[in-house]
Amino acid sequence: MTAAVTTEHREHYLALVGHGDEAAAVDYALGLAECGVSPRDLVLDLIGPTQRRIGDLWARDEWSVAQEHAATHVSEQVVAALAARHRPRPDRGVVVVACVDGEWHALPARLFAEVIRWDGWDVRFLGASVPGPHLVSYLHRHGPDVVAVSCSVPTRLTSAHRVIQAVQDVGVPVLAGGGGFGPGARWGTKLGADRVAADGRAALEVLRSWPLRAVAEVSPLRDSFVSDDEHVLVVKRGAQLVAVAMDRLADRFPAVHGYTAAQREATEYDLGQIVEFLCAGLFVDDVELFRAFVSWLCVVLASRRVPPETVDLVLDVYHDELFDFPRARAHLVAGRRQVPAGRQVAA
Ligand code: B12
Repeated sequence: MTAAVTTEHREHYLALVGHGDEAAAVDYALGLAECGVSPRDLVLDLIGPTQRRIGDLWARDEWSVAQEHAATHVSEQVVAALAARHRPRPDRGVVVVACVDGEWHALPARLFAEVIRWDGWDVRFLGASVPGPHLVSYLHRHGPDVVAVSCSVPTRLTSAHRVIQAVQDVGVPVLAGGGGFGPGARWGTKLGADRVAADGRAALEVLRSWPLRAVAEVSPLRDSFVSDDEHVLVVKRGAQLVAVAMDRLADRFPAVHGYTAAQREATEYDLGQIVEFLCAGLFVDDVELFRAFVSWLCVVLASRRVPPETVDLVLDVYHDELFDFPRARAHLVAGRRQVPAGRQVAA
């Protein structure tokens, strides 16, 4: 008998992880499995959506970082318990699953890893932030059929590009996935991955229809999209951009002068993150990346009572400073259009 995950299940599970109640959450998930819900559906329809919901609760400042960490830890234990209970004998190829360098979202990769393991793949899960050279030496030893690279934040796309190249250069094909590769994982295709999949279910189909022992195909898109070096130059200007924006913020909001060291550091981090997302958008040459980031940032800041005017001002500073970077200015203009009541500026 099979059963499906319902909204009530998700609400109950959210309450359990929200209380950090590891034992109850594990028992609950194992109980649902005993009632006929497949472990795959528990991962994809219970744990995954709950984790996304947790992300939204954090973004809206309804949950603290500590509460998110505790809940994520519980979900990791639940996945581990399900994985320990359900261990099919592998009857397909070997897949190495790794997060790209600097990518600390190991749980999305783990969810994907368990889902394909239950489909018969022999999975080697390497976890968070795997440095490219170490991944390559691992491949030499273990000779997998496919490397699955996971990226959850677009600021790690330059790492993803390097990893995809390094893996393909030793002849192993790459499957790319995770939210950092954008809608439909389209930036994975742009970076030259052999295959991409938008989510765990789509990945099952992609892997099943992929001939084993395929050789990496170097996509013509792999390097052709890097039309100029604007992203590199903007990365180099990052610290200066942040410093100028800090000064302009202090001129506009005198309270900034009285910030504690910690407040100043946090603001500089946020300003730096704007530059990082801008660079990621320039790297894949897609304004949608920065546009989506600015929308998200406005939600995060509004929930913390930071006026959208602040974002507008910072984007304006970057726009002025980057006067000789036409692509960066186009991304900044597109971003500014996402700011509620942001000024509508010409490129
Ligand atoms: C938990 C969490 C963390 C934890 C991660 C711990 C861990 N063990 O994983 C920690 C604290 C490390 C973290 C850090 C950060 N996080 Co975080 N995090 C989350 C959160 C709440 C849940 C992650 C999760 O468990 N996802 C599980 C499921 C939901 O992910 P999923 O993508 O659907 O996974 C599926 C597919 O993507 C696919 N898949 C995954 N990998 C692969 C690989 C292949 C090959 C394939 C085919 C498919 C595939 O399969 C999965 C199953 O279907 C998310 C919210 C969210 N929406 O994901 C934010 C989120 C991803 N984080 C976010 C941010 C901003 C950050 C930080 C920058 C915060 C900060 N200021 O420091 C840092 C970045 C760290 C870094 N460089 O990696 C943002 C990203 C926003 C954006 N614009 O991109 C999110 C969306 C939160 C939010 N709502 O704003 N985070």
